[in-house]
Amino acid sequence: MVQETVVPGVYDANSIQVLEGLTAVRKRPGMYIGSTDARGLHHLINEVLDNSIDEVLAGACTEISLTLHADGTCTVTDNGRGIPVEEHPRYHKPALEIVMTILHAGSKFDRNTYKVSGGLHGVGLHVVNALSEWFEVRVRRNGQLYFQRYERGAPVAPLKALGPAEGTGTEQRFKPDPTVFETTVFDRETVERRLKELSFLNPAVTITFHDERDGASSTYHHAGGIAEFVLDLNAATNPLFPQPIYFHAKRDTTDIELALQYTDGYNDTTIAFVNNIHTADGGTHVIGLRAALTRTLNDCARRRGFIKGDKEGLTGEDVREGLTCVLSIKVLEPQFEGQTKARLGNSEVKGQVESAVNEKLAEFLEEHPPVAQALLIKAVQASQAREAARKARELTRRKGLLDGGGLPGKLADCHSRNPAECELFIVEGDSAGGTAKQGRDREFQAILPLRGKILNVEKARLDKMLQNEQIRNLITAIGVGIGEELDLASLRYHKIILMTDADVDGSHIRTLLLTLFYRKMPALISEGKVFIAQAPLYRLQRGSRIEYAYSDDERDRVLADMGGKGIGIQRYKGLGEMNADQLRDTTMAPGHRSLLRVTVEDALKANELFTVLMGEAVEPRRLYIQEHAIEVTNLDI
Ligand code: 0RA
Repeated sequence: MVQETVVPGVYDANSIQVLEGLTAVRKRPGMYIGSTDARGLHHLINEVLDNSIDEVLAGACTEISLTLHADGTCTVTDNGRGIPVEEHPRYHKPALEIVMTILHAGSKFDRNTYKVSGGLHGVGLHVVNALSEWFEVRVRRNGQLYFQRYERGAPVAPLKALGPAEGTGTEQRFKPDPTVFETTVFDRETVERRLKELSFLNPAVTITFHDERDGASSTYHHAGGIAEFVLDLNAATNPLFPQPIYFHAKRDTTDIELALQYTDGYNDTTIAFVNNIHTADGGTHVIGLRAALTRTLNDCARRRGFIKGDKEGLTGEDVREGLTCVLSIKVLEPQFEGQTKARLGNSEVKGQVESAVNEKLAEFLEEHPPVAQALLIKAVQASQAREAARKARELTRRKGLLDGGGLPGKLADCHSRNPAECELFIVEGDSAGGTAKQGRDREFQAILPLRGKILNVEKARLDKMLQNEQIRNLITAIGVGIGEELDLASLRYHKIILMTDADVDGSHIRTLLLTLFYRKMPALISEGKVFIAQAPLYRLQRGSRIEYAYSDDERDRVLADMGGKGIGIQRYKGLGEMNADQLRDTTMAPGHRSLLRVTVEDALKANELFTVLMGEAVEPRRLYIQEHAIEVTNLDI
């Protein structure tokens, strides 16, 4: 149960307004921060951090520090101008209290920076405050140190001046409310990833991080900005030229920054930000960027004789093969769209980005012929490979493999033709596949067994991929096609469930499958259609009582619960050791099973994992494995 907020003191018109606002936020937190799971929890940190970053954008702040304390609280400190404490003309209270308690406090105390409202970010400090058990603010301003404490969004006492202080700045410390959030434990990796991202996007700031729970700390400062970001993304690859192409331009009030570099790989890694918010689902800015890339590289290719006469030009896919690119734009009134508000909707931005990239990229290529040469050769090769892939695809189509009429013989399909209720289990090996077939509900559960090695798509072009039977079977069964032709409307199952053994081979196959989806059918992941089945590791039996455990911890709990002697423990090494009933009751049947939904929360993390673990370069892979020894003990590569 969410605990009610009690506002002390007199109930004047203002405090009633505050109370109503607080109640609204506490009643429906999801409306403001998306969810109350781990993702929503970390949203609190992002929101608090964004307010300090706004000071950096205003050119008023150079240092930010973030501390995760052992008591579950988080402190963000900045050396900005300090939240104004002067009396707010309309509310007759310190501006700080208005910022902390009312939506869009506004007017005179607004900072003149690019806003992030309209998305999940920029909802305001009052939302974090309302969802915190307590929130303390310390402001250094006007030579004084000011302090105020709030509990569940309401001030416990008026703002107080504690005494003289030097400099200016703000310290925000808060404790997420455990009656609101499903979890209140901050994840260091999630926090550090955001800090690293912000330090690339805002080269003027130095961000320090402390995790007092275990004493870890780190510092983030990247004077090279997004060009350094691109170098970092490409650390495990072979770039075609040493320095990323970089430029900065303005169109109307929109500020546009782009850095890009090509590698000898085949993927397109484009990471785009709007007002420092990662737009994982792209939007008008990315569309503008793509249009300009295609247009400019085609112009350049014709001028340099790479494409002759009326021969067909390079496609978008051709010019993006091997591209690593960071686009960071600032828009006055961004409109974020989509389920997770991760797509930019402003229509005017497409033309602005397109025009800026056309001009600046053409200029750059004109002035750097060797770079132009290198990336045109790459794009022309991609174009030739695309032609070969088209021929291979046509061949498969003629064989009846890709046109739906010819589903793979291996597929044990379900009866239902309503994709929304259908599930596809991708199972490792024919033997487990057989068990799964017996254990399924054939009305809505289909089984596709995979045998032998799956091609590593990280190292293969489309034409080679399509020659691989396992991959063709997968594509045909799923039904959406691949790459630029992806059509989510023809998805045949709304749940695609990977069911592999809990051993080295199993996790290898899982990583390969995730790589395939992430690279070639990204919409499946961003739309939340891919899941990982959780098979039990142990079966414990005492007399007629049978329990399953999905981890070592759970096994120990069950053991303690069953008590004493005479408990039989079976450790499952693979799915094949379960019989059909066991597999159904533990792993497959809705209501009994638990599925993990695969999300690409963070393109950075996935990119790092896939390029480092699956890519060509050997040394970064070795280092990564050393650094992440614990996490990757399961990964056979
Ligand atoms: C409104 C106006 C000004 C600064 C701020 C808010 C401000 C907010 C936060 C939140 C965290 N750190 C912050 N630092 C500043 C401008 C005040 C002025 O012009 O002096």
